[in-house]
Amino acid sequence: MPDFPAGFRWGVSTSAYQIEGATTVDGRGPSIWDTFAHEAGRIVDGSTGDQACDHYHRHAEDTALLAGLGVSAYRFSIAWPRVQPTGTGPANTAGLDFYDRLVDGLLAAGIDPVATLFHWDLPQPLEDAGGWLHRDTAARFAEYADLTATRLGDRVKLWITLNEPFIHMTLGYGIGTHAPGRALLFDAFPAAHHQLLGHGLAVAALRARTASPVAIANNYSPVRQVGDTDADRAAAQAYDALHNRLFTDPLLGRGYPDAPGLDPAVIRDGDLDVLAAPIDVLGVNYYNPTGVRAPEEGSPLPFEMVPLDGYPRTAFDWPVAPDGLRELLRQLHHRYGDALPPVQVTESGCAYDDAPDAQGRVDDPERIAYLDGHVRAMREAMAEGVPVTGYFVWSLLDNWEWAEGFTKRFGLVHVDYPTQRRTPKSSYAWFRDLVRR
Ligand code: IFM
Repeated sequence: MPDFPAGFRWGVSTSAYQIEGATTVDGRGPSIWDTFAHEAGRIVDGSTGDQACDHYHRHAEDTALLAGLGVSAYRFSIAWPRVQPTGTGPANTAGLDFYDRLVDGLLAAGIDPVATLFHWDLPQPLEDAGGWLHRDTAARFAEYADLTATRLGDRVKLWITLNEPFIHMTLGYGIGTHAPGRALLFDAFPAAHHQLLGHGLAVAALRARTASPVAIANNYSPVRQVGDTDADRAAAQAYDALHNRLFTDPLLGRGYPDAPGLDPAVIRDGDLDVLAAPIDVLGVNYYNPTGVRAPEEGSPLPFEMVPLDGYPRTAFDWPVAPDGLRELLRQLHHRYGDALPPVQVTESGCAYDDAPDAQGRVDDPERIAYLDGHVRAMREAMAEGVPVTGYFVWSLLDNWEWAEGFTKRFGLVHVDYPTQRRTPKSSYAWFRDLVRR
């Protein structure tokens, strides 16, 4: 493995609803994921995040696992419904106390707390009022950011406003396979604009309370055009605009790209200035590239996504393509030039069907190969001049994978859900050794 610059940030990521459990304690209100997961047929194994990894009660054990890993940073998310059980009003002190304990435990272990404010668990009362389709949710988000930073702003080392607003818009409001389960197709654009407006307003709120850097974590998927007709080219461009540019161009001062579904009527005077509030870091979540070609005649979509041949595949059936990470980082650099802030890869990882062997060990050579390939690809992009300053593995723990429930394991640490026993996998030792070196 090549060398990395001193001070490069190595970390792991998780999110609140996927690991915390304890969904009804200490005044936490319901989120859209509590509602959605409890509806019949939404989650493949019928599970919910009610208990998840019980991290709420086991955070000290999990912090010890982080310390053993030797990472310099831990990216977690804060559950908005713990801080504001109904999405508005004063802070719920008991909810913030939990994050206070977590942050202090991390700092005592020499680990930088990196906090994401929104990883999809919107308070249910806000969804009842229209969710992210409703402009007012953006203002509510800024209030929540203010309350959270008032309590934790002196200790969190990097703030991330939103996680993957593209996925939240597309799966949550576009096709409905994620909470809140709306299927509006291209009428979901208000959920994009209002998330980004919330991001911009939250950046201002955070700046007023903390000197720590501020970021957003977007997910990107480099487009592999399949076919060579003009229609294939147009399809690839449309997909790229939707997935890779819609949530980044306006933040870096370019305004919105010409993306399918974009509705100018939703954008008010002055909004683009709010969206373009400078950020200190761009969080990049990368899993795989996407094959795209022209749609069949009569398709409601301006593109068709097609499987990419020739790659190994994860348990999610996602292609393992480390070269896609290098391509993506170069593309961001090329596309945004000097406007691109330092990048941190805020999620990178893979699901495999890991299980303990007869001795209780969990060997996951595919994950080691996956991470090794992606870290090398990122390093190559850095050598070519892309300003990358951190890399976070998704995820510390096996956890509750949204609509896939407990069926997909992404962790460096295996979790036996009935007993909550944690077993570091061989990838945990591999990553620890990499970080040490
Ligand atoms: O588990 C998710 C995470 O919540 C967001 N990014 C992708 C991960 C794997 O699907």
